Amino acid sequence: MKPRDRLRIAMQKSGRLTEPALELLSRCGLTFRQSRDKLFCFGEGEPVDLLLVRDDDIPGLIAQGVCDLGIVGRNVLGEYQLTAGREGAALSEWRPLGFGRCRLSIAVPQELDYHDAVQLNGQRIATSYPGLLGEWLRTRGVQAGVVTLAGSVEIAPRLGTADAICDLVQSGGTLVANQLRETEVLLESEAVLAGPQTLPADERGDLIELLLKRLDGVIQVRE
Ligand code: PRT
Ligand code: ZN
Repeated sequence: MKPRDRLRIAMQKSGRLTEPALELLSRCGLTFRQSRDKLFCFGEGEPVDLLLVRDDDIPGLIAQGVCDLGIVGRNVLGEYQLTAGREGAALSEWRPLGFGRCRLSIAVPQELDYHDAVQLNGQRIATSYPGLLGEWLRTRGVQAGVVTLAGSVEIAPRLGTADAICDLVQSGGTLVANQLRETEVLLESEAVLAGPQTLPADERGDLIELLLKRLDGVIQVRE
């Protein structure tokens, strides 16, 4: 790939992280030419452009060098780090960003008398996060079946396709609506700035350092 002289940041095109991510970037002094319906947003002041994509694609775009940085949930980054081999291991979390907070949790049917992870032995757990769930089960020595679903994980126990679920929880309303109860928190998540392990050795590295400095200032003011 040809070296680029402009920095490229990947962020969610349309979803929970979109507005807060844009607000954060604007507080860092980055403004973009209006083309929110497009994939690409050209930066007006600094040589920093945006790529607007599905959140699930963000870690891969950084790992492949298409983008230099990304704003993505720790849950999505962590899953990629665990499941994408060498490409996954090449990424790191640079800064927590303080929005998009949620947790990745195990939930079981409300009527189940749950008191220990050992009870998950031999059970089927539905999730969109097989990497993070598998790692958690391994560290606890629990042997459970992992049923990977792309969405609507919370209805799996009622459909009889799983005994428990492992999904994102924020208010807990979705769990209650599906007669489920949160029993274990695997990961506390929020939006993070993700990037490669090492800075690019050209102007983009200097730009990233400048951006991190501004970001730290903005985050400090917020706290
Ligand atoms: O189209 P694209 O793939 O980009 O969007 P998406 O639908 O995959 O993502 P989106 O916008 O729903 O979420 C983006 C990120 O926001 C996630 O990866 C998390 O890091 C973060 N986030 C914060 C959440 C939630 N809170 C959240 N509550 N992501 C999803 N949820 C869902 C959860 O999956 C469950 O269905 O909301 C439901 C639970 O919410 P409560 O309040 O009922 O507990
Ligand atoms: Zn997604």
